[in-house]
Amino acid sequence: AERLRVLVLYGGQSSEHAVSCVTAAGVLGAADAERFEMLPVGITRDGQWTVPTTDPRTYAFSAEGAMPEVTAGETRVVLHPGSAGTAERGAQMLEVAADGSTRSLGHVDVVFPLLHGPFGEDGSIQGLLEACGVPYVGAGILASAVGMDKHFMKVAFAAAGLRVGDFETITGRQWRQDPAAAIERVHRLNLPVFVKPARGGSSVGITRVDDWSELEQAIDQAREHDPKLVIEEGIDGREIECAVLGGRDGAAPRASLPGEIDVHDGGESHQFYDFTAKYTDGTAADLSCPADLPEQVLEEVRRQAVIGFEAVDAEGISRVDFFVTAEGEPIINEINTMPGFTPISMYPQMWQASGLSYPDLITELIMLAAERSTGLR
Ligand code: G1L
Repeated sequence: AERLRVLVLYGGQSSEHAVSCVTAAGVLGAADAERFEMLPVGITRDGQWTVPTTDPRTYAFSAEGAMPEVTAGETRVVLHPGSAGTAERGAQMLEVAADGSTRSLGHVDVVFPLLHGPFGEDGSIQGLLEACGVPYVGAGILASAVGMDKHFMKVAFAAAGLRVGDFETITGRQWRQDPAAAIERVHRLNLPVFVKPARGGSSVGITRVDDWSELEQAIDQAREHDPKLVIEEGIDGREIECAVLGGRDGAAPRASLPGEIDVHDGGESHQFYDFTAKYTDGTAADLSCPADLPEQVLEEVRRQAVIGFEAVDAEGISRVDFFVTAEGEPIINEINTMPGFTPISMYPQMWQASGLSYPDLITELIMLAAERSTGLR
């Protein structure tokens, strides 16, 4: 059989550029070469699509803290929406030289978009790929955008009957017009609260507020990243996560065994394990999977993870994060439609513990995307 040609898009204009490069190295290194012809295309920090000049499978974080980065080549890559709107799926890829001459890089069957943030995770790349008529791995436009917005994801969860923590939002206009009224609304919540930029996948701009005197500074801090804010009441609970994978052939989404990060530095709720710990060795933050919880609590987390996945209309892949209270009740915290996806990241590790290896997970994701072209979507 012909191998599927899979375009792996990585790098890009977000703060997660280097993480994306390292993730691409993982995916390119583990994909089943007998079934897939992997075609790496890097996006530079200023948005130029390029064929890499060095082997992207060598991207790694070093102990010295060096960050991999896509560098601009002599040529540019363009995706041609030749077959959009026709029964034929997939796109043509072209390489454009500095003098404007072009060379075909051939047909693309599926795109694996390892991109995050504006121009990536917010649904804009997904929109580009829809318009090009090429199937892609993961969430579509709507779920990507909702998964990027901590406010709308809570609205969707609550509408699906899931328990969410109490929160307030402050829009840019509300803050400009009447900051006192916004602060008064926030004071309704119980301390501690977490002040977060509403959009933006990583932990930047987030402040824990233990005393109301710290609130305005936390708001200013978050507003440097996004004019719209979400202020969440702190939840007393263990942080439990669940990996959800789309079902093949129209079947229901599948939930992994739920996992728990064992935080070594005091175990403070809502605290993030730091960047280097997360990506350099995978030992600083250990995962317990399955989490040490009663069987029926694990089952309930899995059930709610699938409801959360469907509530935002996710496809293919999502990590769904919960707090589980001392009484064993899950409170959904957020969905990540583009979770960490290196071989040592939570999402692949939870599937590994559930019996699905990283290479097989990549195969499932690509085949799920390819299925979409057959009208099962
Ligand atoms: F394409 C998938 F599978 F949907 C996908 C896309 C992006 C899975 C995981 C990610 N993750 C990321 O883009 C990142 C935020 C970890 C940077 Cl690479």
